[in-house]
Amino acid sequence: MSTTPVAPKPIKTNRIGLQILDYRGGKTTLCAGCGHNAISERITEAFYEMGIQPERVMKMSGIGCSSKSPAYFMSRSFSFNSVHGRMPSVATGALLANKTMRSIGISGDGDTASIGMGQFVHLLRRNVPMIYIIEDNGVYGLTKGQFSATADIGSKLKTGVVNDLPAIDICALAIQMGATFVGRSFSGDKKQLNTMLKAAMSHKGTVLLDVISPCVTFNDHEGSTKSYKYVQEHEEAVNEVGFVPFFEEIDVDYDAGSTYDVQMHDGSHMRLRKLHPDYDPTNRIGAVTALMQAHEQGEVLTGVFYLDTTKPSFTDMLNLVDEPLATLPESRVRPSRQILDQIMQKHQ
Ligand SMILES: Cc1ncc(C[n+]2csc(CCOP(=O)(O)OP(=O)(O)O)c2C)c(N)n1
Ligand code: SF4
Ligand SMILES: [Mg+2]
Repeated sequence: MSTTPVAPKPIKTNRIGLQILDYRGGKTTLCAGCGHNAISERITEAFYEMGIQPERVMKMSGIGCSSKSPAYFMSRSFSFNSVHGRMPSVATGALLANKTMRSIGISGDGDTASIGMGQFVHLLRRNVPMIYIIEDNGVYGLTKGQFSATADIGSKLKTGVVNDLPAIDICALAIQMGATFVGRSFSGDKKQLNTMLKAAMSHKGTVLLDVISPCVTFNDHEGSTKSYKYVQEHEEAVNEVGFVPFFEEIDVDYDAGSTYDVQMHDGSHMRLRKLHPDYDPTNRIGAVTALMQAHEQGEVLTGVFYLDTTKPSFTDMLNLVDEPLATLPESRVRPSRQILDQIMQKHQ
């Protein structure tokens, strides 16, 4: 008796011929259900879908459960797990050494908004070209759940302790400090987060994404404003984010009255369908006001809050040579004795 052979399933690949497996990382050691795991999955998918060569990416982080995440996606990329709160300076230095690399930084609300705040604001004002993600759970997960600086006033720890300090709104701060792409999403919102990540990859400047990412072990109870339940019940999107990458054909048919279309640096298009008719993502002051108002009303505002595609990034502003500084031969980076003598003479 003969059996008909079954044709093997074709292997799915992206535009550079890689499989999703090529973008995966190590097995997670974080708690099951932690929002950070879902974010790692979205990052894996988004890089795969954009067809970015993993070896052209550097993954940067600080210290915390969130900062461990780069180990769980894109094992083929470069990775630097820095000191607590010091990722911004390490990332800035690495990009100056090789501006041809893409950089994605994963930090936590503790890592960024407390110990790292001094470094963070300077990364923003420089418009360092990288995607900076804050996996925001309102607590220091790794050190057993103390309140962080993004925890809302009046929110409660599991033990009943009430937070009596006001929260820092990291998005309002980022807009004020000079970041050029600022948005908020939720680890449980697959579509919004995936789309925002892909749009972020097309931007040249600092992309700050504050992603609410519940800590199931220490901050997912009644009284927390960073729990799955609270975010699901209070989420209010300012826009619905759509994205057409540069390698796909763009349809010209859209309603300009209700949709804001912007061409990104690499030719991709981000389309923001206005859910709040008056919301303008190019208006800095309006964006900060909207964030403050939402906060007062207990709403968790999500979407792309602010976008500026005209401001030069830090590496462009410095007028660096095209070749990465890290790979220039010594003969090109070291001035000759003659040149040094001339400089000395000029300043005598
Ligand atoms: C210099 C220094 N101070 C304090 C610590 C202790 N510590 C480790 S992680 C952490 C906070 C982590 O919180 P967050 O960044 O929100 O990450 P999460 O674990 O919540 O994802 C602290 C205070 C440290 N590792 N190094
Ligand atoms: S302690 Fe919290 S933040 Fe850390 S891995 Fe567990 S759920 Fe995630
Ligand atoms: Mg945290």
